[in-house]
Amino acid sequence: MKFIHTADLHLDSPFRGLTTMPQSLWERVHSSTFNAFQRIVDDAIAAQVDFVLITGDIYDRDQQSIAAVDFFAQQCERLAKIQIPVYILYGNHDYQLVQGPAEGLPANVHVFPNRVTTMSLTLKSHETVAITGFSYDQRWLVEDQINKYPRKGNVTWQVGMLHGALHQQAQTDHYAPFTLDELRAKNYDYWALGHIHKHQVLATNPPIVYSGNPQGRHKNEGGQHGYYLVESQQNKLVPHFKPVATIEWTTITINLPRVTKLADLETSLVKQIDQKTGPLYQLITVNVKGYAGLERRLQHLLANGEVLAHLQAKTTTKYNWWIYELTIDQQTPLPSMTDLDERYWQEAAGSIFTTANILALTKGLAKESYLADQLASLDLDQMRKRTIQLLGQGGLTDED
Ligand SMILES: [Mn+2]
Repeated sequence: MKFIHTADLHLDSPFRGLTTMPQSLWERVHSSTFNAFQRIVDDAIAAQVDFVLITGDIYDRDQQSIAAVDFFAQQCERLAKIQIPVYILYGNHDYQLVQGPAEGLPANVHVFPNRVTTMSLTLKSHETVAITGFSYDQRWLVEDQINKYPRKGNVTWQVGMLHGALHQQAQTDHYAPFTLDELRAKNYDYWALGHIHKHQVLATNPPIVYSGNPQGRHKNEGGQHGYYLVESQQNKLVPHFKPVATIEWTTITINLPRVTKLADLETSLVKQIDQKTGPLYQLITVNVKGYAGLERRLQHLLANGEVLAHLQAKTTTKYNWWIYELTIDQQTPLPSMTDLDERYWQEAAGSIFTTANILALTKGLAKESYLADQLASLDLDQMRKRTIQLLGQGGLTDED
């Protein structure tokens, strides 16, 4: 047997940070979450899979856009035509009360209710499959749900679907926390996880797998994105990753040339970027090094954003990439700090920028799904470094 495991489609993601990009490009970016799912359905049809699993966050918001629901229904309709069933559940982004069949979706779509439920099917090969899962009815589910999942029953294959995050610490466990041992104890053949957007295999026996989202939505979701095609081999289920994203977020580091003319600087940047990008359309964070060696005028134009704006305008239609942001990599020392001050600073920074403090400060904000995502993906180390850099530049004062 073979099936597709995907999750976190986030259809109709608003890409709020990109609304200032040229319209034609924005349309391409905005359609990317739709395109990725369409490609998954193309593959499901071509591979004639037995079924498709979508482990939550199909829609980006609990108030779904008409465009997203219509599109999802149309794609599922394509699968209905060749009798491929689709099993879905709702996650923390598209949580909702599930009461009966989903409105507007074709009959091949089976929606998991809010309480843990097992659905069964028999394949043409006569193999029997049980699929267990549940839909979120609220944004946060702080309690472990796994004790409600039954152990593997009298079936050929049993698959668990779970939108959730590995247990870390009680105060940050908001998404159906679980441990690997708990999952293994159920004796299932495969765990199709959703919620974390980076695809990863957490364990192999049985496979416990995050499919990631099929299309990255911001620079913290870089790298390849796709789904897993899961196939039986003897008595095991084996996942194979298949990329489908049409846009990739990438960070490229570039050494600035020792030039004095703006035109030469820009030519060199474009050439270096073009050499480092592949065939997939890329939205790039360019991180430049060697800033201190530039002459003051060029430093100024890089730092105030003029070079970025100029390059964006020049390259939009000509290249298979777009510079999303330009950051300057410079180790600026803190002003007049002794080694001792530096040590105290590091200690203070370490105790202030903690996940617990950030969560305490942002409690209310985290109820907004967009902000919750941003907060969940904060890189604390990066934040400390950036703060130190800004302090060194006087960037945190009002001197401008
Ligand atoms: Mn998600």
